[in-house]
Amino acid sequence: MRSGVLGTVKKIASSVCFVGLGFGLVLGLGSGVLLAQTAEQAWLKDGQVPAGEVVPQTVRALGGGRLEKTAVEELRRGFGGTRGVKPDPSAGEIVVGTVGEVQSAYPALRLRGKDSTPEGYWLQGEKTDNGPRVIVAGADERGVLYGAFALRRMVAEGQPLEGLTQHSAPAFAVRWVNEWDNADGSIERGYGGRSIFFEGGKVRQDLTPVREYARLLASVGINGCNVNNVNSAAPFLDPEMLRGVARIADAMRPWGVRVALSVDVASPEKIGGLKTYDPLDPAVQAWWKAKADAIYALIPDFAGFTVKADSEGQPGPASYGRTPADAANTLAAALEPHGGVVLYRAFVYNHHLDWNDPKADRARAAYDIFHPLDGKFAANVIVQIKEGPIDFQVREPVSPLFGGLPRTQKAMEVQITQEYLGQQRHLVYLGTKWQWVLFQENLMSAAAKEANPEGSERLTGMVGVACVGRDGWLGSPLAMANLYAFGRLAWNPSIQMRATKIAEEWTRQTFGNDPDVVRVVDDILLQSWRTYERYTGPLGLQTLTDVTGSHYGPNVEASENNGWGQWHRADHEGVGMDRTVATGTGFAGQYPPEIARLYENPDSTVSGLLLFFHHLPYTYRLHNGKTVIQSIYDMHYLAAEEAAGFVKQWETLEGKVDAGLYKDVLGRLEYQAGHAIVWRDAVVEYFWKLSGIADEKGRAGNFPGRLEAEDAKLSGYQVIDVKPWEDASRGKAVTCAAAKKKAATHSCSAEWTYDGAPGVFDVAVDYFDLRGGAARFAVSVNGKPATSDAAWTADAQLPSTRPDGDNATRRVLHDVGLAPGDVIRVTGTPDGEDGAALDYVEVGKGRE
Ligand code: GCW
Repeated sequence: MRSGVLGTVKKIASSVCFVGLGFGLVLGLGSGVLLAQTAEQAWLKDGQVPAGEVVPQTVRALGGGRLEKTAVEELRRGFGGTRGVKPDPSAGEIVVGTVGEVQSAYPALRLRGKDSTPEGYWLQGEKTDNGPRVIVAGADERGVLYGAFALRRMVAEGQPLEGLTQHSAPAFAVRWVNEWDNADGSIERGYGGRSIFFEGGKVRQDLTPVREYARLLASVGINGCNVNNVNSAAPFLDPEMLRGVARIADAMRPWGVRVALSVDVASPEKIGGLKTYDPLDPAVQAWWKAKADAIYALIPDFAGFTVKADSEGQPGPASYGRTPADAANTLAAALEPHGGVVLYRAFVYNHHLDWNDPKADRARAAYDIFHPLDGKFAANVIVQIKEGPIDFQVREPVSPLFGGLPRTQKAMEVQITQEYLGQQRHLVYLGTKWQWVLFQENLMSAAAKEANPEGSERLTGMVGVACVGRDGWLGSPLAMANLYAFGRLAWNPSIQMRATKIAEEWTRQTFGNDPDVVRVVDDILLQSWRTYERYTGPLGLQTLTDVTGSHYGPNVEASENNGWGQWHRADHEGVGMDRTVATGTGFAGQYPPEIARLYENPDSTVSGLLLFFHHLPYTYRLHNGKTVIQSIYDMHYLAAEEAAGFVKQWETLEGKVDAGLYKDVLGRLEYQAGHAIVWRDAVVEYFWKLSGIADEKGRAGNFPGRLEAEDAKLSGYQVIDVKPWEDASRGKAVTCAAAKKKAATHSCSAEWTYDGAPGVFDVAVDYFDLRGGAARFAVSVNGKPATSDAAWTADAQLPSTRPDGDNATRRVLHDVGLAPGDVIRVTGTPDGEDGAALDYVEVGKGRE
């Protein structure tokens, strides 16, 4: 959903970018000094030959094409001697070329597998009198390049080249990333810094990061990049901007990545001087044709247009009583002579739905609008369908529209940038999620095919919304696994391409082949989505966040009582949306009969989607015998423990990964573990109060060791009600609100007299790190600093400017010695609007 709060948010810790083979950290970037960002900082390392391996050092191309040249350069970079590999002539050679070139150079050679799917490749090793030869053959030039990257991947992972014989071809022709970059350089829902493409209304002068990005994309087989935001597209068709976009296209072309643009369908009126943008008006059609011609004159291999229309305030054909097919076909006709395509997004819905209408359902929108248009789209239109029917929630069923357009080309849109999934501050590996989504899509398409044997349910493409920026691409080192996984799944979405395998590939290329590192990183990655789901939106509740604001911290009611339609309808008796045909919105009936039958009944609905399809009493029992309410409690407590476990697992890698990277990731995982507790407490408290049903395990509403700020002896601090109430312990916090009017050194304090058992404890401080300010905190015991790290500045750039679950942050002080009668004091020094707000201090379990 669109909202005023855009996600150009910096990282938790000081800005970091990692360089070189070992991720050397460049800290202190508060000063704005950033080194050029490279592919090397991600998984694509030069000289990536594991010690002891011998790979051919001689690389040559059979043809003279640009992409073959790139393939040679990439192989030389990959296998060049930077990691102590000495050129060894007996190591043989690598020869790259298209199938035709290979066959005429080596008539006796047989490439195994006859598949001629465009962009596919063969890797084949053979022994010759002059040593081993590795052939990289491509069905076409792109195939050559993808083959070269596949070879780099194999070598980096330490796979033997002996007896090599491999063929691979992409499942989809369209494998694109979408960027939501604005002309001013900001990025909608981007969490990795400012745009690599634009700044100040223009294309940036220095496009080095764009070239590096193209390398990363090509290394995982991505062949298109739509560079601008679907929400503010009009300025991009301006002639000067288009000349800039042509420079972007030039920068990406050597890696076979074609550039596309989002367009605003109202452009003929907004920037073209016409009085209308009615897609059926001949003047409008002529305007688009002329515009397309102008684009292709600058960018001969321009890939096409992406369109968001009649959605979240964007203009569209509905203004003229026209359909999405009318609009799509007008654009398609303009692109068709040049070979371009239109990706028309099915993300079209009414965001002014009536919350009181039990039949209203946003989930229905895409199918209701697009299914009747099946067969009416031009051949070069692809309907781009979000994976789920709502909006990139932590879990949704797969969109039924994939099964509802048998005579239309379709692409699946997934989100790499973690808008609703922790905004890259939380680790969520999406390979696992997408594999689940693709599996569901497969089942559904098979069922649809059965119901309608004439149609084709096959997808044409996959599109990933990436939103990379100049700050470490995705702003977080481990989040890069998601960009990697997207490319690999868009190449091969079949069940054989396991998310586990992809994670391992990424880890080995990024961190090297130390088995401990590979095991720990992969364990964390593979667990992370389910953990995040458990603390943010289990049982199909969707992400229980502020859906009209930040999309980040907990806010259980934010989705209700408004027209946006992300409802879960929790009340005193039960929770969930009734989407059945029998008694609900009928959404379940949009699936092919075989699947619809399953969703119609709670007993046959998988537990992860239970409350997406059914409104159930809290006392309803799942197959495992637990009630809905007890599952909500248990999953949140379990997930918080799992998130804490990530920290412990990562700690075993100290000394095994680069020290700076180690610290950076540790800081992130510690933050996540704290925020998981904020989430746990908010959601558990909310449902505990609403349902009035006790937690069988006695945890809800009971926080041993917690010392509330509002109960402390306060000096200067004032008690406030936090909104929403569940975002603070007992709904209250304290803030040093008078700060603005006082001297800069003004501070407040909260004091408690400890009355527990004597011992050494972990002490957590839960405070609110407001966006903008840099308040300071210090914790003392009997007037002395509690630990050596008991004073800190709260300057993370978290979304909200008032105390709430977006910025509630837990800091844990380790090994604090306490005895009865000791005075624990937190001193908060505000900074401007940031009132050093404090929720509680919690004395944890004692150490043995
Ligand atoms: O997920 C929502 C986001 C919007 C986005 C929209 C869309 C680009 O909140 O920021 O707008 O989806 O996909 O169009």
